[in-house]
Amino acid sequence: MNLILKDLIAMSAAAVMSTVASAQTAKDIVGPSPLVAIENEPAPKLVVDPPLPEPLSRGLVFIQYRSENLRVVPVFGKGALDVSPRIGHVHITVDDAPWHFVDASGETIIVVGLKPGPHRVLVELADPTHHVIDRQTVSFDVPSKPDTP
Ligand SMILES: [Cu+2]
Repeated sequence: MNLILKDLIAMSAAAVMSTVASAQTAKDIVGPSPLVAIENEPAPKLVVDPPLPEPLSRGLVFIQYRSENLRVVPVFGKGALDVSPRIGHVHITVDDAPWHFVDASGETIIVVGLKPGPHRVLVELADPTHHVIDRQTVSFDVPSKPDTP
């Protein structure tokens, strides 16, 4: 009897956990639909991860990022400031260089060919007129003897 009761409790707990796991909606994961304008959209935010460890161990810098309340798309110009939901792109600066490159794909940033040692990558979230809204810097070390694949 006690064994059956324990089994029932375990099954109930599993059912509850399954319900909690499936309670996340598509909106919870991907955010609001880009097809519906948002009034009073919250401020945009940039989230940048440190480089992925495995590629970095081979001397390759793969940096994932995401934006909140701003979709990264290749649309530029003053007219795009009125688009809702908000759109923009990122500027990427390596090691305080006087120049940056622009990415509007929203995909992982890849930098290869850095010499061993400490480096910094600045990621800036910008509006369609290149005005910087948010920024984050990641610092890391490229190993002197990268692991071979
Ligand atoms: Cu720009």
